Amino acid sequence: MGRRRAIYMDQINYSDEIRRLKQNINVLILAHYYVNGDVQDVSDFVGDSSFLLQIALEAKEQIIIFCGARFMAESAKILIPSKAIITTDDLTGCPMAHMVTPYEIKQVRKHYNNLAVVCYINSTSEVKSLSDVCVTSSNAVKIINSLKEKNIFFIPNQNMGTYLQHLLPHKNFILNHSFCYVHSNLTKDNLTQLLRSIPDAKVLAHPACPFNVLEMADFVGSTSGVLEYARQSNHKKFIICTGINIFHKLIKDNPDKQFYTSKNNEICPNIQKITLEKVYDSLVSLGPEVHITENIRKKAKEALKKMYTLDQL
Ligand code: CIZ
Repeated sequence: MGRRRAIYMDQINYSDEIRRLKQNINVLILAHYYVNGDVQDVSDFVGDSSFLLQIALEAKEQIIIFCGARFMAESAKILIPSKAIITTDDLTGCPMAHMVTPYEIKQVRKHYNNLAVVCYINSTSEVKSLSDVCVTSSNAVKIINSLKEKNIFFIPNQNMGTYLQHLLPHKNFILNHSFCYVHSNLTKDNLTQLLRSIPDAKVLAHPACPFNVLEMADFVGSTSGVLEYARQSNHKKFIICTGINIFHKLIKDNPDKQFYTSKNNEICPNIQKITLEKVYDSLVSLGPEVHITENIRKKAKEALKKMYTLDQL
């Protein structure tokens, strides 16, 4: 019986089944550019975290399946607790999100006056609840620039903090040792080597890359920024320094252009856990659902709300 079920499951066309099931459930599927292309293709919307959050806020559907790192689903739950927010896998946590502790935040607060604690959206709900404001890679410059505080404890992404310090020299950034494994693996040596074989390529890099990689880039920006740059540019060849699954959308949008990776393993193992089969399982079981302690949720909401307020100024 077990073997018969295994054979049957093998024959399921998950994309078709997901589309079929969706017709009868009041559900919205959202996917980040960093997830597998086949998952992007069955989703209602694909985007960066800030776009997806906006869609979740405006959605009429009461159930949202979030295909991305866990912190994205958590951010949606923080803002819209009345909706059922579902992750496709409980293990899609981001290691970087855990590279700063509440203790460190409290210590820095004790040590500095005139300080704002600014957390990248890629952080846990608890870290958000202890921060003054959240930022995404697309709005960080604008938001930090608008803060009155001189000292900025930027967590948890040291590379991005170093880059922001470079752009905002009138601020004093305090950084901790926290990094994204995928972006930190993209090194200047790899890029230099690749540029030798494709010298006419433009380099588009995410600000989570090491600073010496960003110094070599023609454009530095969020995933949406990279996509926009590639779409607008008359150039034909691009080296992309960020999660490799962004290639799915890049190639779809620009069939006449060529994209290269500076390394072949720009894949987040946790994000890779989001497969079509898991999306299908989530639709069938309507789980696992994200839950956040109310006390943490309320405080984290303030940091996210402040981001929206400052971004609209
Ligand atoms: O904010 C996001 O969506 C992340 C994690 C990356 C990016 O730059 O889009």
